[in-house]
Amino acid sequence: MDIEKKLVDELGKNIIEATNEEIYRALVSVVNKAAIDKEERNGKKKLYYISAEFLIGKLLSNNLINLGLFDEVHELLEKNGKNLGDIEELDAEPSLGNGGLGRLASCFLDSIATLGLNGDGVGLNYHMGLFKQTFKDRLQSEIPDKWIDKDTFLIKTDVSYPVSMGGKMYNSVMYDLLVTGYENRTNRLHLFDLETIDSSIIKNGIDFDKEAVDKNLTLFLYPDDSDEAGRKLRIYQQYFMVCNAAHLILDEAVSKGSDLYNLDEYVVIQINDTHPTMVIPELIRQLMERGLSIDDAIEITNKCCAYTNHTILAEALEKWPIGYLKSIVPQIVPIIEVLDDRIRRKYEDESIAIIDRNDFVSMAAIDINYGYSVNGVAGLHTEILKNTELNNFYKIYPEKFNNKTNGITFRRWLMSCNPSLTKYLEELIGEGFIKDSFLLKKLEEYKDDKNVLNKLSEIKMQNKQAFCDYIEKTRGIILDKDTIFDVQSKRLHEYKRQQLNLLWAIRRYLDIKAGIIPEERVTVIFGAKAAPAYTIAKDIIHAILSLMQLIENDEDVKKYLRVIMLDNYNVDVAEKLIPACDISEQISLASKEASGTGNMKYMLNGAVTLGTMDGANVEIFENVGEENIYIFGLSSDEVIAKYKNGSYDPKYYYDNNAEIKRAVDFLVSKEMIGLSGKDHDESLERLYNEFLNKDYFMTFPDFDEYCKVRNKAHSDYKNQDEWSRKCLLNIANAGYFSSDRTIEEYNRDIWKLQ
Ligand code: 7GP
Repeated sequence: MDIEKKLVDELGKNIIEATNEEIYRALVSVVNKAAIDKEERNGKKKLYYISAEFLIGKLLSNNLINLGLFDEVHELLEKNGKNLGDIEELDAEPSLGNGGLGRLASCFLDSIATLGLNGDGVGLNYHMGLFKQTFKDRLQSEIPDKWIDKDTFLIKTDVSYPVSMGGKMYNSVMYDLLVTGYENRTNRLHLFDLETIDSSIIKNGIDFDKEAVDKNLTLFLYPDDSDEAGRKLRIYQQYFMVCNAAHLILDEAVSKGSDLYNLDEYVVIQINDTHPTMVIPELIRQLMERGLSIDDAIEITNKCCAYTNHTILAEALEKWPIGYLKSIVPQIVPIIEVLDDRIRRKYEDESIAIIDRNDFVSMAAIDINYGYSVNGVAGLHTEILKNTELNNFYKIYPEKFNNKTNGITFRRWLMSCNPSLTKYLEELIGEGFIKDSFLLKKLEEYKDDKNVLNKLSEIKMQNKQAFCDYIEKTRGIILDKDTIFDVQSKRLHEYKRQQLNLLWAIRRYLDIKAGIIPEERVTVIFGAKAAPAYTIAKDIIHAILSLMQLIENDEDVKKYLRVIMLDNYNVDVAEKLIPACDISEQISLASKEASGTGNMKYMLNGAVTLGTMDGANVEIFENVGEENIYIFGLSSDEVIAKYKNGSYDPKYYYDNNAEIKRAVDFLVSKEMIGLSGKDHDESLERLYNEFLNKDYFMTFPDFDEYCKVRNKAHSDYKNQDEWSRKCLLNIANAGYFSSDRTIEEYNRDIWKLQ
């Protein structure tokens, strides 16, 4: 393909004369056309991956790489005095996701297309995304993340369906993003929307009138659900998503020749967590509308739907009051009642029923009773689901349960974000690992090769420098690449325990203040958004930002310890941060992190994990061996036992462990409180009390060992050869964590596409 000609045709002028904006727009169009050429209509059976979130990241480079155009375009622009990096700055990151679940969905779409499988994503086109995080007075504040500007990769289609909600009719419109596979086919991500959305209803921050559904339906992902209107809006969103999905699915199947009784030969639906659950009663309803009996409709739907669970936290297992459903989607309520009734008649076990005693509808119960597959996302997580959280279901349906350990796409999380490492790996072991990730193992041959180890450290240093440059340019903060980059980036949640990391940093700060000078200089980096209504999570951010401010203004401490909290952590920032990391903090309370995928990205880019035996950390441990990972903390069994017997008492640790007391007390010290210019700080005080009276995620029992193991990792870092060897072995053993492997397993066990 003559890319130069295409680009010039699109521009209507020479590249050299065009502005970056014009080039960006032309590239979007050239890329979309090239991607469309790789669409395939064949394939009888199709997967529909329905998800409330897709955290896709910027698309330009990724699409160029997957279409095999990256080098050519890069050189062409260079030749004309332009820079692809500058042009990429104009590429807005689609704000359609929140965390791991959404990023996983995006890695999956990449792998599905790369493996040549027939599978599309289905979701919603949020205009303002989750939110954009800014810091003001050391507090998180939220503003709309307006990503849909004139020029994006979105393609407006003429597909539209009527959706009845709350006694009104809404007409949807479907936008598509093309999903390019690496040297393979193109699939699509379908994003449903309304033409009537009106962002002018957003007032201060991200507040808006929650009742104006025609204007607000697809404004934000996860609108605040702390009041009834907010919870109802979530039901509106979810139903809108699945009603459209069901229409699309049935239309496509019929057009390919399905008589609907054989729908399962044409369709498989993967329900990504409970948000899309209403697709089950809705598909049944639409099948009945198309003439099937309820018995047939239920049976067929059952054969088409599979469910993935992403968390064991009870708060995320959605339950909706049946009254809400009656007022918004009365058309599916009788179906839900039939589904419930059948389960109640068949099994005596009340705990697996769909409508509970308080008239709440359990979304997971619909999925598990009426889907044919239930999977967890890492070995340990699936075992916990089977043995505790979902044990009652497991006893009835053991054959439905299976594990699919998460993975990440190497196209984005290695090739695109870390080109120098990719290139070096290609020189050493050939290009095969890009398509067959297990070939990374060949790198092990070099584990004692000093030149290779040096070169790996050198690449890491360059990536650290590049990250420093980026932070200086975008945040005005000057970092020192010659310190250990010790990083924790992920959503802010108490179970992920950013507060444990913070306590270590306070301890280190106090030591330095007391004249105990550490041997290693460390830069602790955090990236995390807190859900707007999650008070304690915001308190933790406030405490981190407060410590950051103290240190930034203290030249004595700053030489040895920095604490940096990055604002608005997203895929774009992650792609710059991850290749620059030395130590990857994966410190959730064992049993609570379903899998984690950041842990895999860091490992693949040659960081060493410091973590608990939780989620996929367990499998990372098994793959790299104990020499190449730092493990601490209570085991998952110990944690589960502690919850069961209710024996945990944070006060006991506080009273008996002087280091814990010292660090926690510091939260409400005059240094910290003083930053507010007042004599008290509600947020810090609340966090202090939370530690003392609750500490629900058991920070204190793990504190001593965490500090010990973390300090050991820092001191091991001094021996650069040994350290680099650990990094090499992490990279070499990351092959298992490719989402290509995960998707092959989904396809083999669940989807069975050709
Ligand atoms: C996350 C889990 O917390 C994480 O451990 C896992 O790696 C990821 O899903 C992908 O499976 N869950 C979410 O992001 C989430 O929102 C609540 O879960 C429904």
